[in-house]
Amino acid sequence: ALNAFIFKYKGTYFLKDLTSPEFVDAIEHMEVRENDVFLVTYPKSGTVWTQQVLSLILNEGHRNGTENIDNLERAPWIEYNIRNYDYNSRPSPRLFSSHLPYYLMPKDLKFRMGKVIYVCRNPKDAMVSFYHFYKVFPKLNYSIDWETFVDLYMSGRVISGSWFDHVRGWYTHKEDFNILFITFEEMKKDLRAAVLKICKFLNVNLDEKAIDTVVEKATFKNMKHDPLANYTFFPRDILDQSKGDFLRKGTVGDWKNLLTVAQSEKIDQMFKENLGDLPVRFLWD
Ligand code: PPS
Repeated sequence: ALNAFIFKYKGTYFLKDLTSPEFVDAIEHMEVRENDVFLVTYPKSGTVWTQQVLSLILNEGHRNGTENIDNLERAPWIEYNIRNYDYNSRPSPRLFSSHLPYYLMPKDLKFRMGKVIYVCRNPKDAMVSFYHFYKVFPKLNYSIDWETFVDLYMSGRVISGSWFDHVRGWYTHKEDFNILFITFEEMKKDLRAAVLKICKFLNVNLDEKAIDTVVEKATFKNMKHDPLANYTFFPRDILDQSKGDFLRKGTVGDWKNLLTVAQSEKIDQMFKENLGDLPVRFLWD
């Protein structure tokens, strides 16, 4: 019954009510502009945080005007067009979000048009955050228990499929894209350095003061109270925040409170098997 809310298509899983196979197929032909920015993540890896960072950077810390619109409008999901935006009529530079695997992205991107920022988070922390998300997402299931979720997550039967496939896919196809990899953990460790890294990648020159503004407006504490950034603007049928906040803890290592030793070791083993041959290292150890 759990997976009555999601459907499998082309090797991954989508939310039933919010998209369709036809819609996903059409993305392939989406026209990409040279200055488009695509923020891509596996779910619960820092998407909304990076939406905030990117929209602040592209708008000089808001001086250029996005202070009145919420994160979803600033960086809509390409595969979940929740508000039926006409993407083609959006002014440049366009910012989009996506949880898609590399092979379902607009084909233009493969010719290195547009830029991709891929944010990655420790699979254990993403797992814990995802579990809490299932509880506030009425379209999924309120009452899922941890054991059931662990089972679904480890076998990749959750929205966007397996963390390991997602990360491996993007990493091993990075030559096809104009892409910057960044981690939740490095943003957490030094947000200012992460902002500078993103600015450099986007060829955006901000003065010190604008950088300060971006960093300040993107801290967990400020976002938590920013009604345009904290996702409280979602209607209750999409996010029921009487069951918990979307901006929940925003920490590194919360997995230690929930995963058993056996579950943690299983993820370590899966990491080794799926990504062990790649020079990918994260900050979480
Ligand atoms: S989603 O549903 O896929 O778009 O979720 P996503 O935004 O990728 O991930 C949600 C987690 O990111 C945390 N978050 C932050 N952490 C630190 N600082 C800031 N500013 C911030 N904004 C969002 C959010 O709290 C979720 O993590 P958890 O661990 O559940 O708190």
